[in-house]
Amino acid sequence: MHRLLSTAATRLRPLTSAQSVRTTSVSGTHPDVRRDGRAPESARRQNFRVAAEPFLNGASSNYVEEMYLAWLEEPSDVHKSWDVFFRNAKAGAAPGPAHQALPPLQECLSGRATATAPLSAAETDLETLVGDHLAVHTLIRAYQVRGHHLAKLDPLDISCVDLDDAPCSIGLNKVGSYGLQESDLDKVFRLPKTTFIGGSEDTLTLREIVRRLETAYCQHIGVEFMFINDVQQCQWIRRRFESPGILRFSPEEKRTLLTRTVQSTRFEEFLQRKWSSEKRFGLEGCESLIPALKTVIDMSCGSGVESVVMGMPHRGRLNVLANVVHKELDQIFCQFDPKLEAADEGSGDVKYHLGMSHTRTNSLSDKNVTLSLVANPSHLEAVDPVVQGKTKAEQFYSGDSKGKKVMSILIHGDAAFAGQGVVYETFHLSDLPSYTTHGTVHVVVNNQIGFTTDPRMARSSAYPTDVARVVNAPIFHVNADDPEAVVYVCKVAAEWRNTFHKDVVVDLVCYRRNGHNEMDEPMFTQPLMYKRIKKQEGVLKKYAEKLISEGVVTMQEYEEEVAKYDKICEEAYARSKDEKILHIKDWLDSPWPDFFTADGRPKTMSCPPTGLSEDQLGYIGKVAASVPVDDFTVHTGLSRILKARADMLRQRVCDWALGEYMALGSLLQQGVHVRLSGQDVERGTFSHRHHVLHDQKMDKKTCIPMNHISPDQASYTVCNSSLSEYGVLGFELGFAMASPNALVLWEAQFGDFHNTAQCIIDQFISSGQAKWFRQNGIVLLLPHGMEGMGPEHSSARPERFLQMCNDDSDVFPSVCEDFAERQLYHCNWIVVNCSTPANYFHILRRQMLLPFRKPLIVFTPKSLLRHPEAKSSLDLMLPGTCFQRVIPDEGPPAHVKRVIFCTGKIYYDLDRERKNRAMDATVAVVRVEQLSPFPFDLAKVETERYANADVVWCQEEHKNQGYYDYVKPRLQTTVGPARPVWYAGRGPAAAPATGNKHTHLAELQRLLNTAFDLHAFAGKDS
Ligand SMILES: Cc1ncc(C[n+]2csc(CCOP(=O)(O)OP(=O)(O)O)c2C)c(N)n1
Ligand SMILES: [Mg+2]
Repeated sequence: MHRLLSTAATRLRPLTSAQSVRTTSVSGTHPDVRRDGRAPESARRQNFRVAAEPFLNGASSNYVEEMYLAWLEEPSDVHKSWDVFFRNAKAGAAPGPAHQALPPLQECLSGRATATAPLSAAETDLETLVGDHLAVHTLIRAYQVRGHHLAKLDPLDISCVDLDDAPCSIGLNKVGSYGLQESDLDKVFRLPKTTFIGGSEDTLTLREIVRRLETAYCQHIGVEFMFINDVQQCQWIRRRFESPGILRFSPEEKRTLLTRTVQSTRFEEFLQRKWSSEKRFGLEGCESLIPALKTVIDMSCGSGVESVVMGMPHRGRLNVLANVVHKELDQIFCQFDPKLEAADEGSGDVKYHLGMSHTRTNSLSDKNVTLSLVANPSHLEAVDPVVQGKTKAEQFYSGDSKGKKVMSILIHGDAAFAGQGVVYETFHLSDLPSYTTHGTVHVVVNNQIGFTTDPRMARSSAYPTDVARVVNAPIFHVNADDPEAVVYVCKVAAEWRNTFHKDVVVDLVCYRRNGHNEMDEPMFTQPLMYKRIKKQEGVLKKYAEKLISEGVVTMQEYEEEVAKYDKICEEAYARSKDEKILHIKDWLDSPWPDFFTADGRPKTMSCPPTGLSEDQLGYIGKVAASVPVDDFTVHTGLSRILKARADMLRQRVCDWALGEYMALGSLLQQGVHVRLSGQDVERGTFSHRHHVLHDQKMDKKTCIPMNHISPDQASYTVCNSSLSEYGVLGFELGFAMASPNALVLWEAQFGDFHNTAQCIIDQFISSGQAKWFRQNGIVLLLPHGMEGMGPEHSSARPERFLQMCNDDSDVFPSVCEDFAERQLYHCNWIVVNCSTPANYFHILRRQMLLPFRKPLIVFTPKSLLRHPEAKSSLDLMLPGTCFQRVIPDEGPPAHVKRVIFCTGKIYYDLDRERKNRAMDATVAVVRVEQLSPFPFDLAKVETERYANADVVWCQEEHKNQGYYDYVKPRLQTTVGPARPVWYAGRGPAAAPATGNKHTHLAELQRLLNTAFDLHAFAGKDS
């Protein structure tokens, strides 16, 4: 081949010109190429002039661009005529003169590879030669880009994937589309470096090129990767799928694969035999999932992974528990017994939602590996961010900063993967420094149906996996009826994850043999598909026949393998009948062994004091007021804030931010890891926090003073999150799940935004312990308060959190020793609205000092952050002080005619109004700081203190919102039926607040008037 052509061919890259420029820059060998991956202006101008050359036409300009880029990298790599041409052009030669005649053809041909066909007359034309090679190059690229369109991915061969066939001009009879002719099929072409189909050969006939490309891209594996804008990664994938002979398996590997398929298939068959009318969301039609997951785990363990955190939906979950996580079969089977009694408190959950954690020896690597399957609700994909958070936490605690020891696997259904937005949110966490788990292997059980809905009605994208393209994850589609192809792509996926530490997707294209569950009739809605499925032979049978015909196993060996597994199931079934009691704690996905006693109880029921010494408060306060590194320029506005903190310390008071600082800082000193995550939390939405200082002179130079408290402190992570609530809250919940020894806080930008994460709140936070017997100490900080800012930023919807509390409004509890802690122990979550920085300080510390973990919901202030009255004396934070569930009125009770109970910011309005009206002696204002569990004991003390006073609940929220519906019945239970509980507040409304400032103030004044009108309720029914 002409040396020029040969060089050109090797230089040809299947990239856009922009990508080519970036590729070139990587080598950095030419002064015209910048480190930042962009061609310098001069180079781009050069291209422009080159394009203006009269001898070039549109077709060849791509080629010339390649030449030019090759020349930029290494001038001697291109033919000297091009070298001269580019030098002249660079020196400023006008279009035309830059070109010099090429050397004679004879000379050109001296480097040509041997061709089986003699040179045609056309080939003597350089342009034809160039054109033909470009055509072959384009053809190769077409397979790489679109080969998956033609891959035989669907075991049923009724593919629903809506791909446009028109641009898919690949195949022997389509070479004409590239300007090649049938007569070119036996010509030899040099292969570009962007393909590995040649193996050790660097030239092939066109016929062989097409054949090998079809083998690589159009059989049972369809590879989508050409959108990845990293050449090294594309090359890596091409090598793994194009190299000849990649799908060769040793007999031993085949036998292992057969065994795993036997286990997967016979497990479902066993369940079907024993419990034919029970829902189990069987895996039939995608039995390859089990060998697929086991391959990913084997490969990853081989690369050093010690812990795999998994999340998955209903389909095949029992099978995964049995055959991947290795939960004892009898423990699974006994779940089908309706007479099984629950030993643990809580509601429990259906068997196909429970989690599990298990450490075992990986047979391939002979190393211990912990596999955990995270419990999940029915809500599809909700577990995704939770798995990522747990994985991140495990990586953090094991010092695995690169994700080499701990990894996650997420399993998805095709309809859910495409339809659920949290999938997208989770993908967008995958490369963020404080959220990355360094690559997740996603496996989609793509049975081409979602309950009764066809893909064409379930998504607008061609594949269910297209969402993964946003993070440039390669997507390996594979026909799940070809177990070897499945195992191969899983090997590559695991290797990809462990090489590049980025996400990857395996799309198991399969079918669902039964209805959505075992009770469901699929023929109602998919008659033709199910006629086809009825004829479909199972994968196990097909694979066994294949191996028998290959002589890898005999029929007898196969039958023995099946009998062996059936026997294991039968024996486990016999044992399962002895199980009378279900211990949900045996199904824990995140055990905290050292935190509890052996039987899973708290080690004590009391909480140590939460106050701190004056010295400690002063010391942490100083850190909060300082810039603890040299040579760091902070913004002058921030300097003022830091100085104000120092002034507060001198006056022995703290505001909200300083109280928070002291709580978090002291926990860090005690060795508790603290992680604060959410949108803009580093500075704080209201610019009050400033936990990350930014140097004003050097970009990206930051300082986190909280990490400079003491050398042996725990580390503090404060991280601005992506603009997501569902994904990020799920992530933090997962992080908090991994260990009880961390304070994990998620802050909503405004409290009302929490409702886009409602699923995490409802399905995990409020009910997680009851369903799955696992505790979680996550803290939600929800800015809340009616500040005249309109309906959208006013309410964190306290009514919703309170409605989900499990304490009984009608029963006055018996008050005993450690009442407060016992009440906390039995609640599903704690809901507070602190009115002082000191109380906020105590509640954060109490959260970690309690001997058990409960989610904590904190309604946090906005205007109170800077309210001069909303400051606390350090006296309220000293040893002996603690969180005040109720803050009583300080005045004498003797003349009090009305006791107003309230919570949060309205206290300051009430206090001001009381002063203005000089009613301190007649009206007492009591703050309920812990709303739930309701402090019945203290409420009783306060109502009895003012035995002859009206009892009023006052709130700024509308009557159908806020706390009223929760508090009123509890106060009523406290005072008994004879004493009315009155309401002073806004009337019911649809929106949380008015958009009009004037109306807002008028409403506020009206409710204050009612609160202080001692005759307001005379003659009324409560
Ligand atoms: C968020 C959510 N919406 C709806 C449902 C009800 N639902 C349960 S399974 C299912 C179909 C799921 O289809 P797919 O993701 O393809 O999984 P498959 O059952 O086919 O394995 C639906 C709609 C659910 N569980 N979660
Ligand atoms: Mg499906």
